[in-house]
Amino acid sequence: MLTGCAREKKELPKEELLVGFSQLGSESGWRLSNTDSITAAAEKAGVHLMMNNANQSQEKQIKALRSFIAYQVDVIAFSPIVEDGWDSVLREAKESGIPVIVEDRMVNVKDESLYATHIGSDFYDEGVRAGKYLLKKLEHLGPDVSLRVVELAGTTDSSPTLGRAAGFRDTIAGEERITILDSIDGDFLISRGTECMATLLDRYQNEIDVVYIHNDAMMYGALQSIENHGLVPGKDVIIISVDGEQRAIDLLKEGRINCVVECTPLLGDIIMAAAADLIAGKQLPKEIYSREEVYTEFDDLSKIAARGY
Ligand code: GZL
Repeated sequence: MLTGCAREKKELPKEELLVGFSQLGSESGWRLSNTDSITAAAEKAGVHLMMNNANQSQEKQIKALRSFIAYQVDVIAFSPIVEDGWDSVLREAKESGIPVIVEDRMVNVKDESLYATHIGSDFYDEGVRAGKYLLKKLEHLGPDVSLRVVELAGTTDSSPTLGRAAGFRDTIAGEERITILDSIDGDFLISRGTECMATLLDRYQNEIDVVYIHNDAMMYGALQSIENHGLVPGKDVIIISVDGEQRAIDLLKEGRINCVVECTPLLGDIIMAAAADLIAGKQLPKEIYSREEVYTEFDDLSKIAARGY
């Protein structure tokens, strides 16, 4: 059930932390890089890490969190697959005196004292950055152009999906020449990206001008369907993706996609530093947002450093 050594509190010197980490799954390259970042940071910091991979199951995540509580870990960290349903288990952690770090995705709880801090991205702002790129693209295309958008959304009810959808819609809302035709849940998966894009192309044929895709994995899949349909991605269809994996940046440089909104998975060092601070009794801000960019066809792409994921 859990990797990493079990221990009695007395076995480890007091400065060696035991962190219980519940990862939501292995659905994308982004997720694998997030896991690697956390395991590498724990090793570098001398933190003992007990990690569980829930394989996209909230029920398994909750079981893992309860196991960490039973083991009396020093700190719990987890990436919640969806926003809701965490109040009870987080209250159990609080009553056991174990601080909780929410990493990457966010929880929606009534009582904010149930977690110590959230470390990750501002997903709404990611959607805003995507929308601002599309407004700029429309300006470049000229006053007589209208754009019809389809969306490949991430896991339903997850904070990145909710934020990216809302930020994008709020940003383009005032522009009547941009309309959203449809949105399908692609669950952040390459395979679903291929399937959903094929479905949308069958439904709308060549009426699609823009595809707004909530992560790079689904974008890789969508490109296959776009090309199978005889369309040139980045030219016949404007493509906006989110995450900023190296592969996506390379596709942007090739002109096969048009915009990549950065969402960094490299959170491990910040998480380990926050865990140490919490055990040292320090108060942390409720929100620790990653600093993130957006890369578009209008930028000097030669200046983008190697992504590291
Ligand atoms: C966002 C993260 C999302 C990524 C996807 O912080 O939760 O989950 O955008 C990943 O690639 O599957």
